[in-house]
Amino acid sequence: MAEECIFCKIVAGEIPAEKVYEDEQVVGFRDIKPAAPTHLLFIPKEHIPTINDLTDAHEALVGRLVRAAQQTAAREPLSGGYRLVFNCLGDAGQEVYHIHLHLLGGRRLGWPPG
Ligand code: DGP
Repeated sequence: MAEECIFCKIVAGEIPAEKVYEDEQVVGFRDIKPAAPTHLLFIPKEHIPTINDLTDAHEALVGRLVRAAQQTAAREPLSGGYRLVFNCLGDAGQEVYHIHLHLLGGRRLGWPPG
């Protein structure tokens, strides 16, 4: 756990979050600033600051994040589809330096993103 990391605090239960998923490696919860009718975040319990910090040892964990998102999507009103996004570093708009997979849906999403 990284001391000042807001997402580590959510994993530890020190900051409340509306959780939608949890297993031994991953937590999923609703984004506090939703950009779509459904906006969820899936994070590893391990503190990994950016996608650039991933190693071979994290391959299964990244798969788990995607599967957690897929499994949760099936329980949301997302029959029209949804988008999964990792923002990496400032140009992509990364604000929280603990990797997180965004799941966005519930409306028609524009492409390319702004
Ligand atoms: P990004 O820009 O990719 O780093 O996205 C960070 C997201 O995290 C952003 O959509 C807002 C969300 N967020 C930030 N702080 C909190 C929090 O304390 N609780 C929850 N639920 N979401 C948060």
